[in-house]
Parts: sequence; C-alpha cells; structure tokens
Amino acid sequence: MGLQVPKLSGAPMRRSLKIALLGVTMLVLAGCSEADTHQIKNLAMPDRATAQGPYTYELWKWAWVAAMVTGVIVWGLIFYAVVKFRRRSDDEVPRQTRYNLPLEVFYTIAPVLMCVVFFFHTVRVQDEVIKIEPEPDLTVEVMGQQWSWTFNYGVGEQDPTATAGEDDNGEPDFAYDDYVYFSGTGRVIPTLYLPVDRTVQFNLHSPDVIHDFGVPSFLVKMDVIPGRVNKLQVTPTVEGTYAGKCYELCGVSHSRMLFNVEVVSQAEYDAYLAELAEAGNTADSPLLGGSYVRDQVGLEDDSEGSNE
Ligand SMILES: [Cu+2]
Repeated sequence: MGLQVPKLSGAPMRRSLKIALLGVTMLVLAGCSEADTHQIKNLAMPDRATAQGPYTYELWKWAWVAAMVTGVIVWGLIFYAVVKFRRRSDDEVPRQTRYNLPLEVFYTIAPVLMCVVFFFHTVRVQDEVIKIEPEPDLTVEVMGQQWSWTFNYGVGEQDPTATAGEDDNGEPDFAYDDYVYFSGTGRVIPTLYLPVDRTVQFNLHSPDVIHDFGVPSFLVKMDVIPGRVNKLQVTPTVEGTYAGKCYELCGVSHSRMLFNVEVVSQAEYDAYLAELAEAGNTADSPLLGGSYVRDQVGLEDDSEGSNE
C-alpha cells in the first residue's frame, strides 16, 4: 500500500505563484516613502540621540544579522530537501529514514551556542547602558505618578554622594539644596529639559505603582518602582525634541503618561530653570509625592507586619 497523495499539475500552480509574488513585491516597493527607507536602514529603531544609544542599536543590529544567517541556512535546507527529495512519480514513496545522530547533535548544540552568544552580548550591552558614573554632570529627580511625570531640577552645587533617599539618620538626602520643578497632569503633558553633551543622572521615584521611564530615541529605559530609587544615567548628544513615555501599564490613564524632552544648549537649559524659578516652582527638596512615598505598607521599619 502506497501513500495516497492528490495529483497536482505543476505548471498553472507555478504561474499563479509567480504572479502573486510579483504583486506582493510591487505593493511593498510602491509603499516605500523616504521615511520608510530611513526606517528600514535603521532596522526600525529611532535615530540614536545619546552616547548610550549605539550600544543598544549594535546589539539589535547583530541580533538581526544572526537571525538572518540562521534564516538563510534553515530556508536553504528546506528548499534543498523539498527539491532533492521531491516525489518523482505518482506511485513513489520516498525512502523513509529515522535517526541521524550527527544531525541531531548539531541541532541541539547550535541553538545552545547561539543562546550563549546572545546572552553574553546582552549582558555586555546592559552593563554599559546601566553603568553609573560616580560624578554625573547633573541629577534630575523624576517622579512617575499616576498618570504623569514630575521633573525636579537641582539648582546650585551638586553633592554626588547623596543617596536620593534617606541618610543614616533618616533625613532626606538629595544632591542639591534647592530645586525647581515642573509637574505634569493627565491634561498637561510635561516637558523635560536637558543640556546637550552632559551626563545626567535620573533618580526615579514612584509614589504609587510601578511605572517605566523611557525615551525611545535615547534607547534606554528603566522601571520606576515605589519604595526604592532606581538610577539611570544618559548623555544626550543631539539637540532636539523627543517623545518620552511610561513603558509599564500602570492604570487606567497609562496612555496619557507621556512627556516631551527638549535637549538644548547649556544656556537655554539655565534659562529654562530660571523661568521655572520665576514662576514660583521652587522647593528646597524635590517634589516626590509626599512622605508616603517612603512610608508604604510593609516598607516602614517599625510597623507590624514588617519583617525587619
Ligand atoms: Cu506609568
């Protein structure tokens, strides 16, 4: 008893396949605007606007290269098998084989090796991107609150040893003695000003739930977690306007948790800070949503239920 396979006539099938392929190719090419071409060249990544961005981009690029090489090998093997072992006559059943030890060893070891290489480079890039310089040029205290952002800019001398939390005596310990701030709301999208070519440290605070602070063009982002201060350093290298957002679904108005970023000259940055001061947005410690940021259930040392 042989395999019952339906009889196919090859030629019309091949012709319609060719026409379909041609149609798809023309559609794809016709849809390519200049912006699309730019996107394709960038492998769908935004233009890099920070010193840290190229690390992320290189990882992304080489992951594509590895995926394409794997793809070409797999597609090649598929087409080779399809052509080489095709059915040559209606009543023929191809030779049936099972077990090929060298092949099985290969397809077990090769993916494991690929994962090891991907893992190595991911860790290498991550270490670079989340690296913290002991003395950044400036520090901005960022609060992600449901559902907007507050940016606190330090005025005057910076104390790089500040913890952005509490010192050993339980006193607030921030990098500056004076602050100016801008606080967004669900209606008012705030703008974060940054001086170009300066390494800025963001101390990330949340008074409520987990948010995630990120600017696509910076190619870095970091979670904003209540009860702890995450730190992220970025060096913007290109002046311009960028869009930032919350990357963590944080509640009903999460989609409104947008902000703009203006990377400007140092003079324009100083002028903006003076503007905030003139508007009365001044404080001697950053606006971080009140003391409950640090006193949440289960986080205080002396409450019942604390495990410390
Ligand atoms: Cu959020």
